Amino acid sequence: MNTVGASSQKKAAFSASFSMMNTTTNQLELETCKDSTYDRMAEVKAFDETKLGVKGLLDSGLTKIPRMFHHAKLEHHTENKPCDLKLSVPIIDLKDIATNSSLRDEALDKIRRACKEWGFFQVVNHGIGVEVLDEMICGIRRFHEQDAEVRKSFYTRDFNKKVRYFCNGTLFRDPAANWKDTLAFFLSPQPPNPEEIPAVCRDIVIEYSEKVRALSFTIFELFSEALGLHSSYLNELDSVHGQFLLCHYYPPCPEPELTLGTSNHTDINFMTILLQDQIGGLQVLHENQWVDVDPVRGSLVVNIGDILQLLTNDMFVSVYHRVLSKDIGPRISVASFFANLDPLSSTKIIGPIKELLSEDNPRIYRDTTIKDVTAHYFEKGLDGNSSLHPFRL
Ligand SMILES: O=C(O)CCC(=O)C(=O)O
Repeated sequence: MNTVGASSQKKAAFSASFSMMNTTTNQLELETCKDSTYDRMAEVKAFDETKLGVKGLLDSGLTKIPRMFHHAKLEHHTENKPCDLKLSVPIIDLKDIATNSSLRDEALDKIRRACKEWGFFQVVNHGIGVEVLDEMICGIRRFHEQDAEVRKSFYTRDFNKKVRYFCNGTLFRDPAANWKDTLAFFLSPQPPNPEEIPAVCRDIVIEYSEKVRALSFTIFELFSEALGLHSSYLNELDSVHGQFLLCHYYPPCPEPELTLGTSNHTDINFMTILLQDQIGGLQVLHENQWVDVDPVRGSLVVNIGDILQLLTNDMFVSVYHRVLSKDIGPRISVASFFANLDPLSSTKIIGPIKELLSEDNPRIYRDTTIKDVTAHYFEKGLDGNSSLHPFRL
């Protein structure tokens, strides 16, 4: 693990244009006094043109974070409760649920409650070996820490590419940038050629993504049963069968109190399965307070996305979550998103599942399409608002 300033950071050759735009906190104070002429877009553009992300900034030896990463009105605090009162995301054990019906019923009960009350839970004994999880974290770290010129060659915002390295997907739209870089893989329905996957992580990305896809089938089965539907209900929906991976690298941050690793947001999909290392920082908004999702070795974090909230008519909820920046790191996480968001195949009408509606549970959402929900989500960027608002009746 590195601590900011502790390691002898290599001073990477960095774009001179960016250095000039690199507005520090002190400069910010001066500018504020002068009634600022700060040109955010120019700073963002110069930064993006370096194609080296936040890791590149850190390698350049910076000790103050550029102003484009400053978040307004940051509330980092979580309530300081004594340990025995501390809330924690439910942990659900999947051991033997395929063969033991009482264990399965117990797990279904916990899943139903977790999806309704938290929108988040952690799973253990899910069938993916800890050595696969560890190697996936290592593979992603290898990508982000390899030679800058090789890394740079993957940097793109071209939506036609199935393998993309970038810093903040909605960088040009968001009010503040997040302190992280991302390697993304758009795997299903149309996977990339294996040669497109960076060599340093190719084998493990292929292995992990297949295993996590198999796990998604199991969890969708459990979700269907927990909702009182036929066990294959969700797996029979075409729109579930898309998979993309966001492999995040959160470098240690010299001024963590000024920024975030990931802004407050909900996910636009059916479900996310997240692998995180042991650094921590992920928080979920529960009963109006931020609760840490403490890393549990060998576990995976599961959360409900906006589309499943809409389909279940709020029986399952998609909740806000975020990642705090830290002065230690890097933190590595791999989020596997399940939904087919392909604009060509996402025009089918979706709405609350009829079997779930009743007099006591009248529909909350109008019919729409995944395409429309997705378009709204990306248009608004990571602004902290739910993408479902316009679709509520
Ligand atoms: O890095 C994490 O723990 C969470 C990432 C996340 O929320 C996302 O990719 O949407």
